[in-house]
Amino acid sequence: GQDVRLEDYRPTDFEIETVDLTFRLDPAQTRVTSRIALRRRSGTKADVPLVLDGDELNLVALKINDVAADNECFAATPSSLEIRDLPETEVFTLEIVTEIAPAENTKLMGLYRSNGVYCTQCEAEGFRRITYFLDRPDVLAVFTTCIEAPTNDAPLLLSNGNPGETGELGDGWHFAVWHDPHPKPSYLFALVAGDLAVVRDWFVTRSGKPVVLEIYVEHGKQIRANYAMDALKRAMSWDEERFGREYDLSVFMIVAVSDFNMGAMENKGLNIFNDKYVLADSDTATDADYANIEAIIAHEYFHNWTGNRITCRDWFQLCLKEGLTVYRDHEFSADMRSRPVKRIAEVRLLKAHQFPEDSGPLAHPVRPEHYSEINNFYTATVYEKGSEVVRMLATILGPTEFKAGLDLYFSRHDGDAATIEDFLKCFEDANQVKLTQFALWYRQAGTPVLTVSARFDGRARKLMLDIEQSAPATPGQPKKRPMHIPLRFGLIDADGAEIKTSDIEGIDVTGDVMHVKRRAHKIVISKVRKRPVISLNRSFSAPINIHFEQGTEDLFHLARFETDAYSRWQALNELALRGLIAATGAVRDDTDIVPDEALVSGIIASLEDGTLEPAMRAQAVLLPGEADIARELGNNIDPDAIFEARNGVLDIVAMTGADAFDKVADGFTPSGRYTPDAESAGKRALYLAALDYLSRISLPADALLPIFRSADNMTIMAGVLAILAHRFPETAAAETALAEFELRFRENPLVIDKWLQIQATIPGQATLARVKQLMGSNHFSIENPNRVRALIGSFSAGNPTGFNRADGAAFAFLAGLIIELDARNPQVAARILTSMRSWKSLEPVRQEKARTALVAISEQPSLSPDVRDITDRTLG
Ligand code: B3K
Ligand code: ZN
Repeated sequence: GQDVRLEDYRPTDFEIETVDLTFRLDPAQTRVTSRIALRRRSGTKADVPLVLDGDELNLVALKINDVAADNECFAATPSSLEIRDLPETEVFTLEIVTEIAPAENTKLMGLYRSNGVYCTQCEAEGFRRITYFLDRPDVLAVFTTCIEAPTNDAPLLLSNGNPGETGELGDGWHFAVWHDPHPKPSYLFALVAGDLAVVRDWFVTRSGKPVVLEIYVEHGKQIRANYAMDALKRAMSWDEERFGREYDLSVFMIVAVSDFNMGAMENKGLNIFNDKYVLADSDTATDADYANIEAIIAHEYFHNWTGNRITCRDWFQLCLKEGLTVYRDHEFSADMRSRPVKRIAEVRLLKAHQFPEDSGPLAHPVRPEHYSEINNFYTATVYEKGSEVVRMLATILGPTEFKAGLDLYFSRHDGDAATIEDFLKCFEDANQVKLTQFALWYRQAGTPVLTVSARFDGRARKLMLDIEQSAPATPGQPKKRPMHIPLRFGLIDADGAEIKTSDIEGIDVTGDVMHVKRRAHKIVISKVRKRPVISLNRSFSAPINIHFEQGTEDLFHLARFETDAYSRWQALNELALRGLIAATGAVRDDTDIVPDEALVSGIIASLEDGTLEPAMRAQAVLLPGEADIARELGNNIDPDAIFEARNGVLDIVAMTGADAFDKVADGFTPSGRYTPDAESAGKRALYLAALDYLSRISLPADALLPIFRSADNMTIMAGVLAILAHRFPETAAAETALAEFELRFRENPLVIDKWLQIQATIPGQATLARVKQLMGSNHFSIENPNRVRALIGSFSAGNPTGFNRADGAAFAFLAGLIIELDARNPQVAARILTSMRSWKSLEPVRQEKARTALVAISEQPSLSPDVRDITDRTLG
């Protein structure tokens, strides 16, 4: 790809008003006839040619106003169709016939086959693999689609919108017409044809309109779609209540397919999903699977307003729909489940994925300003940081003001292809405020840092806070301007009570939010009688790093008394992280690991605290992972030392808390029928956390095996299997459990993915050999993205000691695999390769091996634009 720049945006010279598509489906030779009605924009000169996008296309015929076009007046290549000598009228039609081969489409973009089902993926630029078109999000047209196929092969024919005429065509063929009255960009087009089963339900909108709900799955899997259906109905009513958004067609369809490059896709009225995020029952899905299904079903449904009704002007505005929709799905899950537990999960994820992205060679702003391959920008920064930016907007404005701005956005821009500026303007206009400085969150990459110091003057009864903000340099952005950071805070007194503060100078404060806007603030809080303990960034109000030399006693105080449940966890987690960093130092200096006794007893106290919900107790004992420690260390990382240090600390916690862990394991042993609700899931999480600790002391592999065997749901079964495989690798018990699991689920690829993932994440050197051997097993296929992610993705992104082997063998392995995969599916290859993004923070020996592997990829002559882009930027 060549560099595309935001500043070069220009509207098209032509508009497309209607599109009439006819698909004559055939695996090897599908004929697509596209009739498009074009309108020359006022101001477009008569001699301006029309250039349509294509990708690996083959033009069969072209008519202009129903007359076959002269060869001299157009030029067709696989990637474009340029038409000169257009009719001089303002409006004219084109009929374009192309031929494509869905069965040979291994990129899974455009029209392809998955398990014998025809399906499409058009975002971002897949529609141009179907027909020549103005394939960009600011060209909105009304689509009518006619699908023709052999009735036996494809009894089911679906596209966007409302169903129209259907009928027989002779020779065993039939057809169906679909009409979507809502103008939409081509990236929201979808088609599905095949033999699938359906689960049907219905929903009546707030204003009384009935909607048929349909989920299509492979035959025999209908039962496993019930949870997704339930989540869909809950999402539909929640969006009405919380955001006043109603559905707008008479049918809403979801299709589950097994070959999909990402999670799901919000095509108008016809969402297409990776089946991993639709199918669930207690025997095959874990609690985490249920939570993901609920969130993703909601996310795609919410896109109907934030994405489809209001779409993006260009792909630089991707966060306009993604950040906002992630924010909406986070809020939905928080309402359906436990808000503080959900917040902890969000922050863990943000720190695990977005923070490293933002501090490495792939860092980019929430709204990037240039790209060479847009598919590489569906990132944690655009999605997760994009959501945090919307959350900050809500925090800064307040709930009523935020809602007013959003309502204005929905009314003002319905039917538009909008920009971030349009979005922010609605909040400005609705509330008479300026968001000029806030807008920097969209433009400046890198995680901001607040450096804080505090001093209490007891005689003057004043608390002095010095806050300075900075942001690290990122690619293309050496210097940053100060941003508007909403910092929620609280002061807690010695008895654990919240101190009310009203007398604050040096910073704007609204409610419990300090508005950090300058590079430096000298803050004086008066009328504070006793030295308070300061709690900063409550509920993680801003996605930042804070450097604050807060004493451990103060952190313990917060871990006990903070009124904000999230912040209690944050304090304990910060203490644990400090302990783990110290332990890593000890391992590297070859001295003993001696974690703070207060830390150990604090963790155990949270474990035993019956006033907390079980999910929260589980979060308290889930200490920061190896990757969290690595991120905190920042450079010269030795993953083996981190692993050893973390184990050392966990062993001590397990020994000290042995009785408590025993009690929890007994008290929370699952009994009764499985239900996927958050409360029951929290109990299972706590039970598994206790088993994990006990496996370090009193629960050997042979005792875990019967627990594994008697598990009656996948959460416990996969959880215990992971403990066995990770804590007791290569023991007879672990291998037996793995073999039994494989035997039982060998016909269910989604469950086998868990088996692949558990093995790919066994810590240590030996796992590379296992991964290679599993690649050769008949459970693995390089053609299926879920298999590749489960085995290779988990190994490279989720196994620090195994992947970062000091001899570099795993890097070399990954390089070879990326090259092979790139030839088939560039998007998935590029995504997997991002697991090397933090290579520069490794210690020198590993760093050099990583560089060698990246260079080996880079030297390949025919890399896809996707992998070329990631390789070049990663090497830096
Ligand atoms: N919008 C899609 C992602 C498309 C990715 C294209 N490479 C799913 C989502 O975010 O809802
Ligand atoms: Zn989305």
